[in-house]
Amino acid sequence: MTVTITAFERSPDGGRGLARDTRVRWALEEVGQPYEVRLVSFRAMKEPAHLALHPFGQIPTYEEGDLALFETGAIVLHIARHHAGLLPDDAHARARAIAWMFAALNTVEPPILDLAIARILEGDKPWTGERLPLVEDRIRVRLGQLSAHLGAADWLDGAFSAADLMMVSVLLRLRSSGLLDEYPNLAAYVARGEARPAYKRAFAAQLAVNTASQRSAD
Ligand code: GTB
Repeated sequence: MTVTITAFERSPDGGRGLARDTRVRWALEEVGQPYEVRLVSFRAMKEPAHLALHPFGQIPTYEEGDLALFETGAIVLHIARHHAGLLPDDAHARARAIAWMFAALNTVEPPILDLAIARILEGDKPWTGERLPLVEDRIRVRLGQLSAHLGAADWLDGAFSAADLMMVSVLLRLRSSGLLDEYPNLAAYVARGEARPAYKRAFAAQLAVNTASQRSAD
C-alpha cells in the first residue's frame, strides 16, 4: 500500500530537520516502508483539500489507502504498531515505550515550544528579556529529570524504540539554544539518534526538498 505524507514546500528552517515531517520520515525509514511526499505551501495548507486531511491546516499528514492521519504522535505510533522494529514485543515494555512517546510530546516538548515562541514570535516584545530565562529554566527542569532517568543508558528503556525517535526529535529543537550541552548524556543521546542510518536518510530527504526549493527561488 502506498504511503504518502505531506511536508512543507519550503520549510522555514531551510531543511535543518526541525519541521515535524522529519520524525515521520525517520519512523518510515526505520521500518523500511517506502513513502511518497506531497509538498504543500502555507496557503495550500489552509485550503479545503488539505483541511480535509488535517483540521488544523498543518503538516505532516499521513495517507495509506483510505486511512488519513494527522498528529505526529498518532502517525509514528501507527507506523510502529504495524511494522516490526519500533516497539518491543513484551506487553509491558511496549506500554512503557508508548508512555515515553507521550512524555516526549506532552511533558518535554511544551516548554521547548514555549522557547521557540518566546524567541521567534514574541522576540520583539518588551517583556521578552524577563520571560526568556523563566522559559529556559522550565526546560532545564525537564532536561535535568530526563538526564537523571537516562543516566549512562543508550536509550530510554532498553533497545531503541519509537519512544527514543520521538524524544530525540523533540530535543533536537534545542540544539541552537545551547541548553542541551548542559546535559552531556542528553547531548550524546541526541547524537546517537542522529547517527542512525534511518535518521540520516530522513534528514537528507527533507534537506533535498529544501535545497531544491531554495534553488528554484534564486
Ligand atoms: N501537534 C502537531 C503534530 O505533532 O503533528 C503539530 C504540527 C505542526 O506544528 N506543524 C507545523 C505546521 O504545519 C510544522 S512543524 N505549521 C504551519 C501552520 O501551523 O500554519 C513545526 C515547525 C515549523 C517550523 C520549524 N522551523 O522552521 O524550525 C520547526 C517546527
